[in-house]
Amino acid sequence: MLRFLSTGESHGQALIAVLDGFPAGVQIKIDQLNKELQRRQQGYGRGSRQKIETDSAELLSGVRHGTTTGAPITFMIKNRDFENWQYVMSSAPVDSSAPEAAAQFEKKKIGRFRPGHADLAGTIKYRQKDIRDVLERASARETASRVAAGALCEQLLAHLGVEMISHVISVGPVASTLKSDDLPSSDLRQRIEQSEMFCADADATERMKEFIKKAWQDGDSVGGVVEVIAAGLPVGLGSYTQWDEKLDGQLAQALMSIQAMKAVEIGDGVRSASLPGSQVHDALYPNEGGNLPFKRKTNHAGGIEGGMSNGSPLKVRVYMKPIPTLRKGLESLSFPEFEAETAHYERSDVCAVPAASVVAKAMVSIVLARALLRKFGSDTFEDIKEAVDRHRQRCQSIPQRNTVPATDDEESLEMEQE
Ligand code: EPS
Repeated sequence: MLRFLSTGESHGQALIAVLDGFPAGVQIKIDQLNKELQRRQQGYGRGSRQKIETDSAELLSGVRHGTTTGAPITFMIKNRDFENWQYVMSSAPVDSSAPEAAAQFEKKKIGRFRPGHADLAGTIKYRQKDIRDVLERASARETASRVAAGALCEQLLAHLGVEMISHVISVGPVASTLKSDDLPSSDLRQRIEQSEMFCADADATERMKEFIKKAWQDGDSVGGVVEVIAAGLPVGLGSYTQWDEKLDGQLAQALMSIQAMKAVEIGDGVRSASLPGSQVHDALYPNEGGNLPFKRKTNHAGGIEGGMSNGSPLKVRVYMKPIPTLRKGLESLSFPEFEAETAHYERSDVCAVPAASVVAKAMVSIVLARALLRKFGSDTFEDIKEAVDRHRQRCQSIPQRNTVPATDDEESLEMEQE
């Protein structure tokens, strides 16, 4: 099974991503992976931390001479800013004989909760003495690990004919007027590349920037919506047979786990609750000579029915709340006194929605790669490719499943004896 773990603190030495269960025999394009890491750092509205960092991944294990070996893959993304935080983030006990270091450690202690962040519940849960012990790991800097692992999964998916795109749909009340369906994917991709907001609509991009600038002037922050599309998925990833096998459930979990995400929508999810069934479900039509024996004129379901990929492009939207670190301090409480105080402020982003589009694509790629390996096996790329191709071929005519005779059948016993 494909498993992903991340480790590391925002101002610690490095972020680490471990991807276990990735097949052998996949050639890695590290430049492409690093390009995704750089994209995660971009977008109008990011904080000054991104000027310090130039995120790139070092491969520590699982790849030899550019090809995966089947062993766990480890990436390391160094935090350049660690240089400025060595004493604060040191794993050694505070050295009282080094007063300068001890003073820095004290200075960076956090004693006021930021409403909306992990600060309050995290401090109570782990009985922390310093809110920084929560902030460091809860920070969205962790998403760099997700992007490294996700970019590798995206490369695997691409080898198997799956194309991934993600873009910004809205920031605050400013929404793109372009629908992804209205444009060919190459055009969509080009428009996203050209936009500082990773938004296909150039006019909306400018209005989004204005809105972010205003929020920055007001000491505020903003959220938005991103969309991830995956075209070319084989039919039948995920399963209806058990709750935790459902692909939509897995996607929702993975996407909701991204810092600041508050809702996930598949296809016309939210709108469909207010419409009659006849306007929600995607009617089927014959498709003679096509790759699949059916076609549809609509994709309200967003490519998933019954917890499985259904042959239409996967479309999933994620809703991000405004980042909870605000220059305009909210009413809050001090810690450990729990007395009225203004919330803590520390360098942060005003808007990280473009970055969220990169992170969301990475998480969708991890979930899809895992579902694909679950269905088609996971040791070598060659075997997986063969299995995927065979499945795609069979989908053209859908032969009935063959049944293996029970082993205690007389007939099969006879065969064994021969
Ligand atoms: C981030 C790095 C962080 C924050 C941001 C995400 O760096 P620093 O705390 O040093 O400024 O800019 O994290 C948050 C907004 C948050 O609330 O945790 C990054 O690299 O993405």
